Amino acid sequence: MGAVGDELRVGVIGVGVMGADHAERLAVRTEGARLVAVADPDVARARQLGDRLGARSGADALELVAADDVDAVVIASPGAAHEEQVLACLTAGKPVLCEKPLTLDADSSLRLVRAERDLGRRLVQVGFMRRFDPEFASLRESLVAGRLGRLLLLHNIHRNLAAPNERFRSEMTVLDSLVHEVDVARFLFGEEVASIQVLSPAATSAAPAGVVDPQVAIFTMAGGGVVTNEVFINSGVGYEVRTEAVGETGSVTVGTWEGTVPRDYRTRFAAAYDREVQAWVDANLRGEVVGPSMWDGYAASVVTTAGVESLRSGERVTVQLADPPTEGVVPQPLSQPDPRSKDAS
Ligand code: ISE
Repeated sequence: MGAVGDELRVGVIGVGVMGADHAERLAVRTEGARLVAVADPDVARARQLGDRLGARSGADALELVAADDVDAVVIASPGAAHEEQVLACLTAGKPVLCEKPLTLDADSSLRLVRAERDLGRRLVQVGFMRRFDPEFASLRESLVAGRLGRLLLLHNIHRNLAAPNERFRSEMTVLDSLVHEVDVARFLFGEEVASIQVLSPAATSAAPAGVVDPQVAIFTMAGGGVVTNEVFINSGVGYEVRTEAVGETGSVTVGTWEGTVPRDYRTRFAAAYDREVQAWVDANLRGEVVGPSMWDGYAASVVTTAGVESLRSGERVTVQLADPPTEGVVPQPLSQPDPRSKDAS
């Protein structure tokens, strides 16, 4: 299975906020891509979008995966549906861009890691779009080049305007929002997260009774670095994402947005999503898969699963990864020497 000539025919599963945004991106401004199908249990919503973008629509995600004219699939359904849909793509041998989180718990993510490994080749890119944001990408480059010295601390701020709906629960902050900070920490440190503690400060009165909002999470990295994270869903202000990296010889802040605070991620990360999807399409047309891997998705799920446990207990929880990663797996370590290590030259 693969692309036809220099065109990748794409199907999009799930046309909520993110899926509709990706469908439009693929139909309108991604070079080398053609949107051929969309699927969503809300058929009216799927039909409306499909009609507008010139793609067929249906309710059945697995039918979309199996269709002969679909070369590759974007999965933007709710996280609980991802395991079955990613597995269907692996079985069909079709490349996938799967929105974060890969799945909602460590066990199901591990099953996917093993299924892709059994296949013997990568087919999945996970949608951690911040890696494609020009500022986050250049921070990673600065760290790799050693311009801040050894990375010691990250301070992350992640605010939303309001919860997406009334069914919002405290765990969703960890599973759906903090998962971005987990990936940023792994991406910038080039190390795994070793432990997580989620604190429950006094809640805003804008949050429904019983919902812990904001939350503060603390990660300890494998090399001893520390990451502090504020995730505030009902901030009432808008979409704010900032990271300050503190190294031995300097600090850099990314995400100091100018002008009005955007309402949501589609504005703030528009360039990142465009670059992410273009990179996915370009790689597919070359017969490759790039970007955050299934392992990255799994490692993040292990941390958020531990995070949910910590949210309940208030205790620090150790992160335990199964199955050592295979070759080519991120995090790629930062190469600068640790001046305190015996091996440093
Ligand atoms: C949403 O799914 C995202 O990925 C956003 O980046 C995040 O800010 C939001 O909290 C999530 O619900």
